[in-house]
Amino acid sequence: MGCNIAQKLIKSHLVSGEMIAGKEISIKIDQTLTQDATGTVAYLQFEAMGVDRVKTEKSVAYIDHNTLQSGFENADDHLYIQTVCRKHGIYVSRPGNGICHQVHLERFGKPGKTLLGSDSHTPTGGGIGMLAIGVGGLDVAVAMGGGAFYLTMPEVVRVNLTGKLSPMVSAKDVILKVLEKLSVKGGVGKIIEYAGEGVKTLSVPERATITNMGAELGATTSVFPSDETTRLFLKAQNREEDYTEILADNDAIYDSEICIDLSALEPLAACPHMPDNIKPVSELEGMKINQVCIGSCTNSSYTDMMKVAKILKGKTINENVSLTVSPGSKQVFNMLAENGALADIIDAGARILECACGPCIGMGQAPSSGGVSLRTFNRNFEGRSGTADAQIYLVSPETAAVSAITGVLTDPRKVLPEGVEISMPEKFLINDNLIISPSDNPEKVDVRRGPNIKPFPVNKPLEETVSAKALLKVGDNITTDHIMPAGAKILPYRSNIPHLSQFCFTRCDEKFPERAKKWGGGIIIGGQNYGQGSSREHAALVPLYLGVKAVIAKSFARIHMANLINSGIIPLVFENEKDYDLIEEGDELVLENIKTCILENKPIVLYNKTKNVYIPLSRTFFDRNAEIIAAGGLLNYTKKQQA
Ligand code: MIC
Ligand code: SF4
Repeated sequence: MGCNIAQKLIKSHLVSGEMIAGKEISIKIDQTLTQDATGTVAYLQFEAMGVDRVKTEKSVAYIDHNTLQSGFENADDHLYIQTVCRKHGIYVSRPGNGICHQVHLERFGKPGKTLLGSDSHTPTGGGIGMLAIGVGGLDVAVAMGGGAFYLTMPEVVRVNLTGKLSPMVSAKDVILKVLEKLSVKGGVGKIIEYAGEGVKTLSVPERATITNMGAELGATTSVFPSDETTRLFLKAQNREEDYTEILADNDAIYDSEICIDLSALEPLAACPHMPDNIKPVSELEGMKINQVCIGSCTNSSYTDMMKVAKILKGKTINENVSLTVSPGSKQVFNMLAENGALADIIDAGARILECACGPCIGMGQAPSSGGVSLRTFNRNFEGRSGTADAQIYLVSPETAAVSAITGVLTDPRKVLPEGVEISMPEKFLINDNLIISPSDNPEKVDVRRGPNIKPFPVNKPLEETVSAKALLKVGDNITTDHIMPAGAKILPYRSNIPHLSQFCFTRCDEKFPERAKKWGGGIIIGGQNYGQGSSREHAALVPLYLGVKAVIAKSFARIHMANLINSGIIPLVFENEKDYDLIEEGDELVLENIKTCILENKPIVLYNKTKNVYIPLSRTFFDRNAEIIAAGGLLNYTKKQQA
């Protein structure tokens, strides 16, 4: 029986377990990446593990999120990252070099390799045939130390692409279509593998847009074949030697299949406030807009920016629209400057931002009250833009640029039916002068720690029985942006958990932090797909700091569940979903003999003392995870193993 690409990549890295969907496996990690918002804590954890030098083939620390420096905090954190990385064998991509996923694709990613990144959009690397997975910082720290990465063997979904995109229809519209079909929880426990005749018609940046936003499906990762298109891309990056062909076998078997005819696609938009709330642009046409933001790790490649420049050339943006453009990397930015396209963008009236995450993570450019913002980004969660009542629509660069000129949401096919032709460069401009190599004399490197860097919380071993109040009850699809908001005001405190705790869950309930402190912690009750979105481990570390002992939900998103386990917080699911209704905020809850129950995989019953009802729960994690929770989290567990 032949193998699909996902199976080939896993097989060649398998350390333990059987490749049967749903079983626990572990794999060897070749490369890691971190960014600055998750990186500080990841490196503090790495230091706590006491490993001198990273054991991976390549580890890179990017500084791309916290680039708005309105106080000393971010600059101090950057200095910490730079010095700790030089000491321990990690490359540093300095601020100004670009967004982690874009730069990694351009300069470091290699087909056939595994990549673990402390950012949920790490699967961008799947665009060149990598097995690239987003995780919390502690998992990256363990991988840097040479530890295997444990995961549930995913099912593999084949997305059969046929036909070819029509003019002004974009890779973004492909992934929005997949989101419409599968929803924000449809990818949980799955790898999305692209196949079929249509693959050949898509360039590497287009493939990367699709795998990037596969994160919004909740998928473990997404992957494309590594083929002639990949070879030419790597050759143009002066790294042809990094190319390996990776194709699925002709007789490969998949767990399921969906079909997308690229020729039949039209421009789409993800409407407020979820990436799977998809409508055709043609249905929404004429809606007045206030802001257009082009960039983010989803759509900031050279070809995306060139399309935008061509559309804007000789035009002026509408007087009621503010347009921002942030190229994905220094390479992209520099090429636009050299070929004059940047002048066309500036000339049209765009506000040029540095090549970083920027408005995507609420680092400036919050829209006006109730403002409508079209963004080429990947997430439109309520409040993420920095304005609570803003209406964010996710669209392609083509739709965004055309609409910036007209001032209303516009189907780009109507304005430019013939499309804009951009060819892939034969040679990209290569200059890695913002990459700092690890030091040859690590003993001489002094790690700089500013006053913003506070110790991170570490849990205690689990007690036999947990008694606590239901601290908060939330609905379905709660994101980590709800649990631990980001944005310009909060992000500078990613290495200061006590300060961050004041903002925990405040998007759901302003009184949460105060109540958590007053009640001495408690248990969170959640709906479906609890913890979707970002990989931020702060969404577990901060609740841990506030005394959260368990989360009981209808279902969990993969990365967040792993982060809870790594922090020693017990994630449990309702055996009968309707039992969710039997718990109210403030109820006294008891998890009798929970330690033994999870360790021995015995039936788990929650006693709601206030309502006098018993609620059956189950554990959806493995024995090893139970041991991690019992030990009080992954760091304690690892130390115990080492001892
Ligand atoms: C995001 O897009 O939400 C982020 C910011 O990149 C996060 C990581 C973080 O919270 O630092 C992600 O996607 O994992
Ligand atoms: Fe940065 Fe936005 Fe990409 Fe997250 S999704 S890595 S914030 S650009």
